[in-house]
Amino acid sequence: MYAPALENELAREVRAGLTAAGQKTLPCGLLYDDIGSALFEAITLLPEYGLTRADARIIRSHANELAEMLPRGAVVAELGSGSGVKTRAILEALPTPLYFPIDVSRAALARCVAELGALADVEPIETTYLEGLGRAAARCAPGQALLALFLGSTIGNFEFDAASDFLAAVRACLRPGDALLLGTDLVKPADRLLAAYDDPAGVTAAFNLNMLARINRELGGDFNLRSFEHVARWNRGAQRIEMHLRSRVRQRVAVSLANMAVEFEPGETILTEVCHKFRLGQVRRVARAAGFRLAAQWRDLEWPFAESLLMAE
Ligand code: AVJ
Repeated sequence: MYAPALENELAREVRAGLTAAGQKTLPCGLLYDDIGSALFEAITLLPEYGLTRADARIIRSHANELAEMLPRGAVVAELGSGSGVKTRAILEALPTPLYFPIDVSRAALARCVAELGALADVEPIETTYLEGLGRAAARCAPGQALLALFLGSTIGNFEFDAASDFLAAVRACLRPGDALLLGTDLVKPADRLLAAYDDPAGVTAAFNLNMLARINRELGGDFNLRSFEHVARWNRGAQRIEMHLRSRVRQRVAVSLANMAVEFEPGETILTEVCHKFRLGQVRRVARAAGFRLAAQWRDLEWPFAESLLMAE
């Protein structure tokens, strides 16, 4: 549940997105309440969704190399730690005295502490990425390096311009010699991507539709989930997968705590998430523009995915 102060924020975002002229949208952060987070964990196990396994494989096979490229005793901060499963190999290889998982989900942070508490001093920071990274950086002693982790291709949820602004803001929290390990999903054939984002068992559909259920639960909405369907589209020009919810009929939906009602035409969609896919050169360019040097780039070939080690200059 959102805390009361944030409930207004949630209502404001939902109203703004659903009443926008043109394409209706919902903020993708809305996907991750307790139910949505559990559904996402299930997605990572699907045979069609190779992304998380590729991310974990690269980390496992290159953790020692990574450790050799960093100063001894580097502190680790992770943006969006989730349950911390992928991070284990990094903490084992480093080793680090101090690990700051940063997440807005208290449940995820608790799992992280339970999972990794034996490997480092784990200090959870329950807040947004940049705010948390700033706090973690302030805790580093002079001369003590910081390794920030941004795994899983979460950066793909940003529009390209916003992604480069975000990386620049990450860079601004770091000092020369600090590093960022960035996971990015790579462009691959559209049929593989579409299968990954529209799995036949319907887990991704449930993940997407849960957004409407959440609006019903938390904001007094009256969405009829059965009158919307999950759609995944490959937008070639924008190089991204888009998740939409498509109205099957003409209908009107009210959301009482957001003080609004909205009409849908049959076939009209709500854009709920964008997942940009990258080319290796694009990662290098955006990193450089943000003030990082590309020190290493590792790839998984089974499911094209890249892990880039970026050094703050
Ligand atoms: C967690 C943002 C990396 O974009 O692949 C999975 C979320 N959405 N299936 C992704 C997601 C639909 C995922 N990220």
